[in-house]
Amino acid sequence: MNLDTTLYFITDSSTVPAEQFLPSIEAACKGGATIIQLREKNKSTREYMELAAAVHEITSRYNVPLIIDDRVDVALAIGAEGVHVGQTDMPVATARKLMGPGKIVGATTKTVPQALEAYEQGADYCGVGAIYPTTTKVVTILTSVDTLKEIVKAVPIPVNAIGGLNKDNIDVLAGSGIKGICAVSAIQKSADPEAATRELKAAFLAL
Ligand code: TZP
Ligand code: MG
Repeated sequence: MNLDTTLYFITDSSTVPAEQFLPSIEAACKGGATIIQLREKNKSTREYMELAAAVHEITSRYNVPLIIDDRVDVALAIGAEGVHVGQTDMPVATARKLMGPGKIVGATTKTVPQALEAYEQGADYCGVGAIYPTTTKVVTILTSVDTLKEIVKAVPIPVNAIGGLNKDNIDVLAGSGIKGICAVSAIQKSADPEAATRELKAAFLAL
């Protein structure tokens, strides 16, 4: 398993015209995304699978691991590199058992106890947020940078920040110990997702 969460792009196909979606994935790969999550909330299982297979064809060419949000069955069916589960999804332990030891399992955690539980159940990384209010459709609450730092100290796995992050507001994350940042809008809603990815990654690496 090769895991580099430095620049974690989470897709949102609902915000771009259909014909721009796959090109935006390739652009993010070219711009240096180190890991990509396909996040679909309104697709049938068949549609999710077909889209995931098309996305995987692209990410595989760039050696970028593809993570499927919520759905272990879809991840396994298309041979994705991993799955991401939230607090109301399948428990990490079950996802790990089904995915096997060689795949990536990520978890959304908003507190130290949630992060410890995810780690103990076999998570490879934790996503923590929302750091800022987000325009992406998601049920979430804000997580303070102090809590983020406590989570980083509590678990030995990579922790990523998420939520409303862009190249101009990530300075608050300096010194937090996070391994990377997750972003949807900053890349997906950009007119130039390749440049947006490159700039966001450079801004994080410069922290
Ligand atoms: N979980 C917490 S915030 C969020 C998720 C999936 C959405 C982040 O999207 P954006 O557009 O980067 O704020
Ligand atoms: Mg979920």
